Parts: sequence; structure tokens; C-alpha cells
Amino acid sequence: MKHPSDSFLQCGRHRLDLSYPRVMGILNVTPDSFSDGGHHATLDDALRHAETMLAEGAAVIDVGGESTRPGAAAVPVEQELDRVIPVVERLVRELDALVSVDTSSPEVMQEASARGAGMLNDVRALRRPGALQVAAGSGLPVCLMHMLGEPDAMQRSPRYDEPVELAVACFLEERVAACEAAGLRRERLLLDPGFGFAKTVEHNLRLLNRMTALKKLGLPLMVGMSRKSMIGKVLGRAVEERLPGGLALVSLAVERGARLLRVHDVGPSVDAANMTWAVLQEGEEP
Ligand code: 9MG
Repeated sequence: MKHPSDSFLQCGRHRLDLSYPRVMGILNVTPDSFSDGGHHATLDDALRHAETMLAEGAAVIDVGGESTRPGAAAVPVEQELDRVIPVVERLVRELDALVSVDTSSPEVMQEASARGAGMLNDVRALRRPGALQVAAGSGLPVCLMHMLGEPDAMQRSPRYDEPVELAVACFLEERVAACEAAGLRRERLLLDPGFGFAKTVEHNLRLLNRMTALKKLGLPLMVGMSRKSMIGKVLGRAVEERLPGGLALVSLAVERGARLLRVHDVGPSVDAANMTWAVLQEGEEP
């Protein structure tokens, strides 16, 4: 397997090798992701879950304290800090994990990077006031995701005046330019088409099929489709029945160039990604 030096992302103290597909495990620390009360129990649960995902092969743990589901309400920044920062600290200190923080708030980015987070994942692509400057100053890699509008309104009637993959590529190109202008070098960026964010099922399917349009931007691609409604709508499956459909999407995303896969079900996704990658390494038909 080749390890070109430009396939490594320096994530704080960790180096993330993206010369082959890697898996990011999702760790939601929103109240609806925990079954019961006590703060201590919640933290311990989060830690145990992260430990399991690392043992199953997750390269990164993505910690989020604000739901980005369609219709989700905004969370005050103090609450987001209270939810996220203690988890980041313990993941870093006790598990030496490479932690990504799923946030759009500059305050959370700042605090998380000071406590040892290794990556920032922003579904708003650093468009909140101050986010660009804080992210640039953090020295961390950043995932820029495409989304039109805000989570509370985005699924009402998403419309694009051009093929969706071109609209997404154009948006991401513009955000990369904004990052570079703010001193955040492109070597620190990952790009994400934002499956399920202001997109119909048809948009999502087309975007995955045509993801090579984004590969042309020359930056590592991250995707998140795990358990999303696009699987439910195509297959008629409830959330807890979406793993087989999700694994098919992992495999296709790897084939279409994704190098970081954000998932709930880490073990099966690692296998799906590695199996697909093994096939791809043997070359294509002439
Ligand atoms: C936080 N979050 C939820 N879905 C996501 C996706 O598809 N990509 C990224 N980067 N983050 C996501």
C-alpha cells in the first residue's frame, strides 16, 4: 500500500493516514442520545461507547453536542460547551483518541482545540461569524461540509438551479478560497458533500454517483450517510434497520473516492471499507 506524504493530515498530536479509507465513529452527546439522567453516568457512557468504536477500528471519534437533524433546535453555546468539552478532555486524556469536534461555534472550536481535540467538523463550513478566524488559528484540520440554509428549515423544499454536484462543488470551492484568504491552508481541509442536508433523495443519490466531480477539487473527501433518511426512503427501513443499506453506501463512497466515513456502526463499516479498498487495489479492467 502506498503512503504518499500528502495523504497524511496532522491532527494535533496525531497523524491521520488518509492514503486508504478511514472510519470516523459518531459520538453524539445530545440529551436524546442518552437513555438516562446523571451527568457522571452520561460521561462514562460516552467514554465506553468511544472505547468500543476505537476497538472496532475507528481512526477518529466525532463528538457533537448540537443535533444537526432536520428540524433540530439551536443549542445555546454554554450548553454546547458543557456537553462537549468534558467528553473531549476525557477522550484525549484516558483513551489518547484522535477527537474531532462537530460544531459551528467558534467558542466550542477554541475550547476544544485547547483541550486536545485534533480536528474540526463544521456542517456550516465555517460560515458563522468568527469561525474562520478561530479555525485558522487552531492549526487543526477542518472538514467543510455543504449545506443550504439551517437544519431547522433545510428540508422544506431544497432546490438547485444547476446539477446538484456542480452546486456543491462550487460552494465548497468558494469556502476553500475563503479559508485560504483567512490563512487556513488547503492542506488542512477535507470536503464533504453533506448528504441529507438540504437535499432530496434524488439529490443524495446523484451526488454519491457523481462524487468524482468533488474529487477534482483535489482534497480528501469525507462523507456521512449512516442511518440517514435517504436509506429509509429508498428501502422503506426504520432507523434501526438501515445498516445493510448504509454498508452499500460505504462501499460505493469508497469506490467514488471517499477517504473518511462518518458512521454509527464502526465495525461493519470498517470491514465494508477495507473489503472495497482491497478490490480497488487490484486495478481496473483495461
Ligand atoms: C455532524 N454531521 C451529521 N451529518 C454529517 C455529515 O454527513 N458530514 C459531516 N461532516 N458531519 C455531519
